[in-house]
Amino acid sequence: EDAVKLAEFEARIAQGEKIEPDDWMPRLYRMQLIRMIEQHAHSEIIGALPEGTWITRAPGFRRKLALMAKVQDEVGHAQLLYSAAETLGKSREEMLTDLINGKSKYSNVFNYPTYTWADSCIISWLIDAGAIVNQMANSKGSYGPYCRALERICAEEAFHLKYGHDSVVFMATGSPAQRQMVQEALNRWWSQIMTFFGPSDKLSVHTETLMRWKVKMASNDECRQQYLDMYVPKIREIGLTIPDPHLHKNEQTGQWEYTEPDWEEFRKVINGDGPCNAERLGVRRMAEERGAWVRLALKNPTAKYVRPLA
Ligand code: FAQ
Repeated sequence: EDAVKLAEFEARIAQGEKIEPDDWMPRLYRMQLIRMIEQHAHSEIIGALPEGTWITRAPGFRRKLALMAKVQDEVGHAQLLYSAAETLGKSREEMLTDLINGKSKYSNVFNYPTYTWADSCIISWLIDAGAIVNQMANSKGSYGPYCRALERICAEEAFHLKYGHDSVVFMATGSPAQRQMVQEALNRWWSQIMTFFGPSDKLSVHTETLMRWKVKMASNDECRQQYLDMYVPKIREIGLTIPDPHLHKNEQTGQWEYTEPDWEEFRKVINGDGPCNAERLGVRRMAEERGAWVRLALKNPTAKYVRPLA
C-alpha cells in the first residue's frame, strides 16, 4: 500500500504540485524537512546575534534604525520557519531545547565574531545575498508551508541586501581608513561565505534525497557557482579584493575555480567547536531562562514561578 502512496506522492511532486501538512508523505521526507527547516529557523535567531551586537554601536541614527529593523526581520523569519516546521509534527519547545542542547545545527557562519562595524555590513550584504540565492531556489520546492515562508522571507531579504550593499559601498568609497576596515572585514568573512552553501557536492550527505523530492532545488555547488557569478563582479566593481588568489572563472567549463574551503574546520564548527559557538548558545540559553516565567504563566496563569538556582 505504501508503495502505491509513494508512487502517487512522487507523481504529484513531478507535476510541480505542493505537498500540504495533511497529505500523505514518506517518513524520510518529513524527517528531512523537519531537520532542514528547523536548522534554518535556528540560523535566523542565532544569525541575529553577530549583527545585533552592533545596534548600540551603529554609526549614526539612520544606520541604527535600519540595522534594528533588519535584525528584527531575521527573528521574524525564525518565527515563520518554526511555524512551518511545526506543521510536520515537532513542537517549537522541542526545537528550541534541541538548539540549546547542541543537538540541532545552525549555519556555521554565525559562529564567527564581528570585530568591527564593517563585519556587520559584510554580513548584511554578502551573507544575506547567499541566503537569497539559496532561498529563491528552494521557494519553488515541493513543501507548501516552507515555500510560502521562503517567499515572504525573500521579499524582506531583498531589502536587507540593499541596506547591506549601501553600507558596504559607503565604506568602500569612503576614507582610506574606512576602505581598509571593509577590506579587512571581507578578508575575515570570505571563507565563511564560501562555506555558507554547505559542503561540496562530493561531501554532501542529503542533497540527493532532498533534490529527488524537490526540497532542495539546487545543489550546494550549484548555489555557490551562481553566487560567484552574481557577486564576484559586484565586489570587484567597488574596488575590494577577494582574498583568494586562485579564484577565477574557467572559460572552458564556465565554472568558477577557487581554493577549496577548509572542510575540516567547517566540520568542527558545525559540531559545536567554533570561535563563538558557546557564546551564541549561551545567549539563547539565557533568553530561554528569562522567558520561562512567561511560558509558565501562559500555560497556567495561577502557577507561581520559582527561579531555578544558577
Ligand atoms: N552550516 O548533506 P549536506 C541566513 C550540515 S539563513 C551548518 O550538504 P543539506 C539568514 C548539514 O546540516 C542561513 N551546517 O546538508 C540570515 C548536515 O548535517 P546533519 C541558513 C551545515 O541539508 C542572514 C551536514 O552538514 N540557511 O543566513 C551547513 O543537504 C544574516 C551535511 O551537509 C538555510 O538553512 C552550514 N552552512 O544542505 C540571518 C537554508 N551546510 O543535519 C541572519 C536551508 C551543511 O546531517 C543574518 N538549508 N551543514 O547533522 C539548506 O538549504 C541546506 O540545509 C544546506 C545544507 C544547503 C544549508
